[in-house]
Amino acid sequence: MADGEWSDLSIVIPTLNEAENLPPLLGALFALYPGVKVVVADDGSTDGTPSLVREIADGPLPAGSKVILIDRCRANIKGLTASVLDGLREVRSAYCVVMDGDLQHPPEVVGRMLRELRQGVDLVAAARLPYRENQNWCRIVVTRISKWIAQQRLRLCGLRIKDPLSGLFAFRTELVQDVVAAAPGRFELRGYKVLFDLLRALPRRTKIIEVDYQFGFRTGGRSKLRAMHAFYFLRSIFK
Ligand SMILES: Nc1nc2c(ncn2[C@@H]2O[C@H](COP(=O)(O)OP(=O)(O)OP(=O)(O)O)[C@@H](O)[C@H]2O)c(=O)[nH]1
Ligand SMILES: [Mg+2]
Repeated sequence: MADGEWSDLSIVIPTLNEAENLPPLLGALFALYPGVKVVVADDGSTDGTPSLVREIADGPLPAGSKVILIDRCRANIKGLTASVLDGLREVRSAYCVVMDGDLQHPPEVVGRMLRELRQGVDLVAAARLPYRENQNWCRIVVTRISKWIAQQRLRLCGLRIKDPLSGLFAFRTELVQDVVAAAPGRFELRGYKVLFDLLRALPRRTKIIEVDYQFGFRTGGRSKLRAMHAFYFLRSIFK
């Protein structure tokens, strides 16, 4: 498919109270990638995120584009990973990107990742370049230790990945849908680290590359990361 055509791409965005960030993010995605389909998997936001998504879905969109809302307010298992997997089930296009809905993942990186997929790569993990963290020291320490543990765990699978806890990644849809269907138990549904779960479950021959990008600051809404997510991460190491 030629550069400038995006109908082979879907973007899955998990959301929880992202009313401030999601409309500008969707606007930027449709401006850069007309024809793209967006699946928003919302876990019962109370700030109006679902109605904003419905409004955007009903409003004028670029030709070929579509917005699908998965409203998980009554889902038995809430969680970022469970939401992404629900979103993935709706994807019909050849390629898929998973990204956060808080504008910390620059929309421009999506096009770079898609070009790699079109050239035959199976999975592109976006690796955060060193960035100044505006977090408390406790979170910084936990993040660094978690990243190191994840890297060592993946080495056991023969993978050297710089940023295995990244929330931004792209892949051949069919490959990942098959992996999820074959090994649903490998995914920590209430957890936060979908890429880490996926990397452990991929077949050995999978062609994986990383692209670097500059992680943004969250300017609207609040982080949903909680101490319990560290527990889910530790549990996932043994899956
Ligand atoms: N559906 C769903 N989405 C979630 C959940 N928790 C977080 N999200 C979304 O997942 C994305 C990442 O969440 P953040 O809270 O920004 O996590 P983070 O980027 O790792 O942490 P910060 O750097 O502190 O922002 C955002 O789009 C959130 O709205 C959840 O339980 N369910
Ligand atoms: Mg964030």
